[in-house]
Amino acid sequence: MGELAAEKHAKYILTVEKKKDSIESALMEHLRINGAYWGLTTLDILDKLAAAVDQETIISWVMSCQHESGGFGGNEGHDPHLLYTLSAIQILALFNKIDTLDIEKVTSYITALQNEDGSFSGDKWGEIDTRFSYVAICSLALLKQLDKINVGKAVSYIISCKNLDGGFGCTPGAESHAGQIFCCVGALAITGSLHYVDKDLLGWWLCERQVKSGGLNGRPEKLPDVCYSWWVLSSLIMIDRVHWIDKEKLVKFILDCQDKENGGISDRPDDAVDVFHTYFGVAGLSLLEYPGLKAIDPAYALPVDVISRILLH
Ligand code: GRG
Repeated sequence: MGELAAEKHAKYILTVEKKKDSIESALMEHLRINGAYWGLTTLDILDKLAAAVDQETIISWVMSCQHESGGFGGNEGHDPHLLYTLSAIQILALFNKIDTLDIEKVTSYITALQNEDGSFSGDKWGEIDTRFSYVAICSLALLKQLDKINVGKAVSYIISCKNLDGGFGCTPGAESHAGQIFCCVGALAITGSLHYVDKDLLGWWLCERQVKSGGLNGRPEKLPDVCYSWWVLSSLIMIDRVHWIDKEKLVKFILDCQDKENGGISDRPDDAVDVFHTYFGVAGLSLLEYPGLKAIDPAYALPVDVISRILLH
């Protein structure tokens, strides 16, 4: 099955960043800060972050994406959104630079987006989704400001999105999807509320996501995709049911999605690579304890040493 082409993947991440006029860069223009989080976290898991990038330049660009409301946009001059705000905080966390932030200002942007029923809107336009509950809770936990929201109501809203199959959707009654399950289980893990999850029922639904090739899909009857190696596996780990899947077959599937010549990982074997799938492939292998990779925290989606540095101080 071959090995992880770690050097090539690190090189690929750095090349994408330099090719500013490529189609991939153009398509990612509005969510560049998410791309920066995926790329930089990949480099850190590969233990190549410090040597590869200029920390000062990245931090000053991240700060240039901050809006006067305290939230961050996906790029300089773009409107703020919770999704980009978490990526900004995560990037600063990677560099041990959370203290660059005006924590009160960022916190007040996030807390103002909590609604009466405990849910979160993603930005001032009001769309509600359990992704935003996770992003708000993860951001505030990294800033050590979780006590500034109504955690009880936030948890009740997430529980109201639980389905009869044990999974979770975007809003109450919406179909279970592995991405949303990661968000809900992650938020419940961070707030110490995992006792609300039916672990055997959800564990069964999640391990049923493994298909013949060894890859995981995001819901029944769908194609496997490397990114679910993150969404499904991290959830299984958080509920202590990861031994219910065939780990070796999943490692093989992820390694089969590598471009061994030019680096990068794709959604499925022989497709085009991108930074999103490269990150979730490498992060999935880290969860599978692939040799030579730094461990990643399944709830915070950041390396364990970064999380320990923040939460233990
Ligand atoms: C810090 C890791 C991290 C995440 C932040 C944004 C977010 C929180 C989580 C997103 C969770 C999510 C919904 C992931 C799914 C992404 C995805 C591949 C969706 C594709 O959906 P469909 O319906 O594909 O196009 P399927 O696979 O169902 O056919």
